[in-house]
Parts: sequence; C-alpha cells; structure tokens
Amino acid sequence: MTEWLGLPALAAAHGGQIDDMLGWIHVFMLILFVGWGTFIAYSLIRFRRSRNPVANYTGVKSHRSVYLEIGVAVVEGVLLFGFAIPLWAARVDRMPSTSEALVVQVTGEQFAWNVHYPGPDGKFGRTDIKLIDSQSNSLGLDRADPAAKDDVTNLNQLFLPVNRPIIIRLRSKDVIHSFGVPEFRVKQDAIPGLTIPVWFIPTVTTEEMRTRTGKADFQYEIACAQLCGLGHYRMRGFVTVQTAEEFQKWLDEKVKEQSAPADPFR
Ligand SMILES: [Cu+2]
Repeated sequence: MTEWLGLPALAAAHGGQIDDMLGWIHVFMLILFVGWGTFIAYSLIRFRRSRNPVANYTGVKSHRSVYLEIGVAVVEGVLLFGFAIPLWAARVDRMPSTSEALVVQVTGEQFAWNVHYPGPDGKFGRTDIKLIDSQSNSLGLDRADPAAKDDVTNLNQLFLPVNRPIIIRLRSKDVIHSFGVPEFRVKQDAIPGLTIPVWFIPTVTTEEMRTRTGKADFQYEIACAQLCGLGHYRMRGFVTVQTAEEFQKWLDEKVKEQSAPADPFR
C-alpha cells in the first residue's frame, strides 16, 4: 500500500505500521500543501493592489477559515493520538519478555559496532573499561567472570534468527552513535553512559531477501545515523538474518571457538 513512498524493502513485523503512518502523513501534508498554495495564489490575485486601491478596515466576516483551521487541527490530533502515540507506546513501552526474545548488546564506538551475545547461560559477562584492548578485547569483557565464559563477541557482524523478537541493548563507548537498519524500520541513538533497548522481529532472512530483490550480494546494513566523527562514513555493520537452526549452529560454533582455552604456545 505504501510502495509509492519508495522505502527500502520491509523486513520487520512492526514495519507496516510505520510505513502506514508515513503514508498518511505524506497524504495529509500533500493536501495541506496544495490547500495553502492555492490559498496564497488566490489571495495574491484576489487582493491585488489594482483591484483594492483602498484598504478594507472591516476584514473577513465569514468563519470559514476558522472551521478549516479546526479541521486541520482535528486531523493532526488523529494522526498524533490515533497513530503516532500508540505506535510509539508499542515500540518503546511494551518490550517483549526476555524469556522469548534474543537479547544482544550492541556497543558503538568510533567507528565500529561491537556485538555481544550472552551465550547459552543467557547472562552477559562483566565488562571492565580497564580490560579494553582495541585489538583483542574491544569490549573489555572479563573472561574470568563465570557469566562471561560462554559469551560471544563479534565486530560489525550481527547475526539474528528470523521471526523471533530481538532486543538490542544499545550502548556507546565514546560519542553518540545511532543504530539504524532501514529494512527493520529501526533507528535509535546510542548514548554514552546509557543502555537503551530497541526491539523488532526480523521477518525475512538474508537469503530470502537476496532472492526477492534479485541482488545476490544483498546485506542488511547497520548504518550509523549520527555524524559521530571523521570516520562516520565507514561505520557500517552488517546484519545476517538466518533461520532459527542456522543461527543456533552459528552461535554454537562461536561459543566453542571463543570459550576455548587460550593456546599456551601463542
Ligand atoms: Cu557512529
């Protein structure tokens, strides 16, 4: 219904509502634009100087313009209270329960996205700023913490299962970044010192999207949507949406790989 907006392909459960809302706003603004434009053009001609050499001190007596203004305010009220606020509440107020959702921590930094999965125990391990090493441990994950033993970290690659609620806990190490994935209709700032949750349900796997769009190299891309410094342009992450089985397989492998004891000869 909203194809005419030319938005990126839709791949999240709630996205239809956002697109509808965008569609209605566009339609309404178009009506307002044409209405006001016509009114201005009419006024310029109707009240031109040659036709009205002397000013009229009584002015307009009809109440039509007042009714019109009220009409515009009512439509705006409907957009705000009928569409925008309920949608906002559903996105921000009602988070899915953490028992059904997959919780992933995503930490922005100049200029990369650090992805952190809690592993099979479902608990995020302790992170400590003193343990941060830009090469080997960019999150400062404390592997000595029992909860951290099975944690999985990844750089710029976010793997997600399809059709399951995802809660991203957004954080930042330095400045304000913004986690934006257009196909998921999600955009949220990451602010240093805060952990901000954002949630969605991906509905189309990367594979499926490749067939659908006919682009063999299609990738969901996390674009940093806040100008965050000189390297902002290259702050790209990628999201791979897989079937539940594929995702589990990927995660199991990562857990095995990352929780393996360090090679003593290295
Ligand atoms: Cu950024």
